[in-house]
Amino acid sequence: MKIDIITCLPNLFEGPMTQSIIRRSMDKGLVELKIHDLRDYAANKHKHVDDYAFGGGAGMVLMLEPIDKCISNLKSKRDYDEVIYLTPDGTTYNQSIANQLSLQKNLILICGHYKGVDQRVRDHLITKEISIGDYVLSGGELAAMVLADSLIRLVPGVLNNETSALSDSFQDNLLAPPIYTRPSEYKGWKVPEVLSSGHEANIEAWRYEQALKKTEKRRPDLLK
Ligand code: 6GU
Repeated sequence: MKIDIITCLPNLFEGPMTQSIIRRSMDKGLVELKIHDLRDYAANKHKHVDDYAFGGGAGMVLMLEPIDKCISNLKSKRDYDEVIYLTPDGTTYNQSIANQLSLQKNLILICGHYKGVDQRVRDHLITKEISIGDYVLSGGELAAMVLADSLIRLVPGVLNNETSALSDSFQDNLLAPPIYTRPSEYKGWKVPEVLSSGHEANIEAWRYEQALKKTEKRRPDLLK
């Protein structure tokens, strides 16, 4: 999978996107993640990529031209399955969308900033608009990282144990059951006995029951 992220704040991606699972997926050659600085495509000598809104009002707007040039440059090298704009008024992201997107080969993610992007970007250049929840972030960068992380872990071979993404919360519309590790007792707090029984079927049944109970209590909407 190749993910190209277009942003005017490329430095924000340095920490989160260069560690742990994401780092390993890139080292293994399973994922290619590239951050593109919008300023590299600015047409003016001051490298401005934003301007005042037509009609007035507070807040700057990301300009059409640098975004179009950056996307054209990427598209000249390969075909893209989706060009996604991260925006609080997009479709609310969930595991089902993550699963669908994880099957794609090449994705472009565009991070809005300030008041957002010129509407013509949304009308002519993108294929999907995604929000990561009903709250407002200062920019699309954190949302793009959330999206990238959730997709990368679904790419086959990225997780060590291939089954572990399948047992994630939400994958079967159930929240994950409780998990424990050693010691089996601490300050009198005990690990449920069944988990040390070695009886696979009983353990499976216990986990399913726990997952169901938790989901009924916390997220009954998932069971409908
Ligand atoms: Cl994708 N962007 C911004 N700025 N805020 C958000 C969001 C995206 N999703 C939820 N809030």
